[in-house]
Amino acid sequence: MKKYDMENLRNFALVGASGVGKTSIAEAMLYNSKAITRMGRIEDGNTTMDFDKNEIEKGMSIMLSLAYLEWNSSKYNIIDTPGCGDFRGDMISALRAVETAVLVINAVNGIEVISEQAINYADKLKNCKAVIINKIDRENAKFEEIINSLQRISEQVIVPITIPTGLSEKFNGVVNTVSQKAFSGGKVIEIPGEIKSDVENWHEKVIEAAAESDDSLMKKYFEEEKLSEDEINSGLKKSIIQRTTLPVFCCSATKNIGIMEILNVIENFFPSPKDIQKISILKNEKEDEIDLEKYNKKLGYVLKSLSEPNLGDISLVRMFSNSLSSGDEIEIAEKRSKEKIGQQYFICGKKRIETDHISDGDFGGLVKLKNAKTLNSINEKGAGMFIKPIQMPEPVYWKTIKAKTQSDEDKIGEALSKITDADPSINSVMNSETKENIISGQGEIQISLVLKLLKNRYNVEANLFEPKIPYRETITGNSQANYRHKKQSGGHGQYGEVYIKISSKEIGSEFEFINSIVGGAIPSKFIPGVKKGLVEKMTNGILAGYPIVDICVELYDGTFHEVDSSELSFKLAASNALKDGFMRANPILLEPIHKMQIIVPVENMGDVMGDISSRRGKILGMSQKENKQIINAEMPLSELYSYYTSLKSLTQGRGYFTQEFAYYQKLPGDITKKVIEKNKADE
Ligand SMILES: Nc1nc2c(ncn2[C@@H]2O[C@H](COP(=O)(O)OP(=O)(O)O)[C@@H](O)[C@H]2O)c(=O)[nH]1
Ligand SMILES: [Mg+2]
Repeated sequence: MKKYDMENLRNFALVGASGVGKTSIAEAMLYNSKAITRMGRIEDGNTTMDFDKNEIEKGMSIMLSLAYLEWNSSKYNIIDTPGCGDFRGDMISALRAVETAVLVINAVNGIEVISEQAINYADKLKNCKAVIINKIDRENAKFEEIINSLQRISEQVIVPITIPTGLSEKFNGVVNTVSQKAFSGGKVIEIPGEIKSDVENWHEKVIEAAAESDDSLMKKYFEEEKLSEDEINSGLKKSIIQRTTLPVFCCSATKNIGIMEILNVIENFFPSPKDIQKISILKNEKEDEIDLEKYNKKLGYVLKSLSEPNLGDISLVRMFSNSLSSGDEIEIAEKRSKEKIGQQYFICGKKRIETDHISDGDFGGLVKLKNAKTLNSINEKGAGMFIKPIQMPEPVYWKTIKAKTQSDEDKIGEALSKITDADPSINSVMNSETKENIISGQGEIQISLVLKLLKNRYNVEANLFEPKIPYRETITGNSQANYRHKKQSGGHGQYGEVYIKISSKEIGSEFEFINSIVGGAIPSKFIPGVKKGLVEKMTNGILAGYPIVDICVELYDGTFHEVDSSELSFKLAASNALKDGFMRANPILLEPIHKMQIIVPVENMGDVMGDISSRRGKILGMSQKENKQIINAEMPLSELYSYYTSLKSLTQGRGYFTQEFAYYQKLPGDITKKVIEKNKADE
């Protein structure tokens, strides 16, 4: 393949809800450019982008995939991303790697809750944006309506660049609103009479958007009331890069209508890497922005580092500055680990094409870098900076994972760390309170695939369980207790007696230990023993085996024995005194409450609210935006664990939420009883 300069690259990611046709659009684009000779179909499991066995089986994308095509004098790098919320980590990683986010919308369903989430991520990552309305061939397809709702949710000016000749069965071509020419089956056709005035109207809008981008164009437009096609094109491109205009295209991917025209305009309107030369970085833990034009060292980004049967161990990278050649020495910035670049490839679905370089602004695959995780940066040696990390979404789904046998147990840690390296939206952590290994991520499908991957790729068998809740114990009252620990029959004796006052403290405060012994009732060398006994007991719990928090213990008196007293004696005395006093100070359990934002289609609101209250959730506030409802709420963690599955089924997969831990709160009495009973039974 010939070498492409930065000016001739166009990098974009297809994002949007599941089933809108992203993978099919990528397929049609590759086919029209002759990058592939046959147009595969989702139904036949033979598309370029969905090559993974699980993707074919499920008929949907589950990880990002990369392909490229050559169009006129340009190379387009296309990243297809999964639309299913479980795999949003890949969508986010893809958006970081490209200049342009192409939001695909289904012409029948219109804008979906997930579409807006994708737009929000694109905005956060400062992507330029474009929209493709797909499935215009379908019955009940809409176009104008979607344009109008896009205009309502977006601050950008919505400008259709291609509009359909007709909807549903009447859709046989598109009209370019810049050139005002209609195309069908690769030929120029008459603009159908009924849309002539639409075309004129949109043409006006296109010119205005172009003129807005540039003072000199604006002046000319005022004076002459028109602009040349070249001027419109350059003005539009500018306004797309400035993110004041949101260009919209229409097509049917599977009927291959409108795709050719999209390919044609991408070259004109989408930014090349040269157009966007600023990148946010971290250096010495400080955020900064660098000008890539002036930065003359290597800088790359690992959008996915994977071990995958079809591709092998490979790191997919995007170069942001300078090019990579085989033999180059680089550094994985986050690890400060040096590596040598081995074999490099261009990637088209599962196909690898050998190359000896990946040039500035371009994408490729490297034989897996030893230490590179997804989201890492590639640096020149000693440059000591990396591309500003992106925050992966907080988990919405949790399970306890347990290895089946001892030999599985020996291997599971390493296997899980490989899996989380490839997909950082999955976490695997040991909960220090419940002593369970919790695997969490973005949904049931994602986590069940982890089990499959463990088995098929790493030969590790494991099971998933409902995680234990990290309850805590505390008191609501005060009490006093004393305990004498005494063993003085035979050998060296043990003796220690303590008098303590126990009181409750505010939720979230530190343990407080007050020593108010006067006159040497307990010699000071034994006081640490008292504290140790208390802390140990607090760690192991008294009521139901959970850590004790938010209490104050005052040691105010005691007795000792000249010979038999020891630190251990006082430790045991304190521990037993606490046990006794704690149970008489109205002990309760505290449960973790999480704060959440739930976003659902308006029509599902009733069901979703009902479900929240049946889960002991509390609604804090609500607001409506277009056709979506945003609910701010709080929910106990014990209910949150299974919430995502329920939300998905109530909203047909369209609702989603974000969450974070908020605070601990008293667990209702009836549930406390059940927890205590269950823990007794488990013992
Ligand atoms: N009628 C029609 N069906 C389409 C079109 N594009 C995709 N599909 C079908 O819609 C389904 C989902 O497509 P897919 O490309 O997997 O969507 P993705 O989840 O966004 O990648 C598949 O059954 C496709 O065959 C289109 O333009 N028209
Ligand atoms: Mg797909």
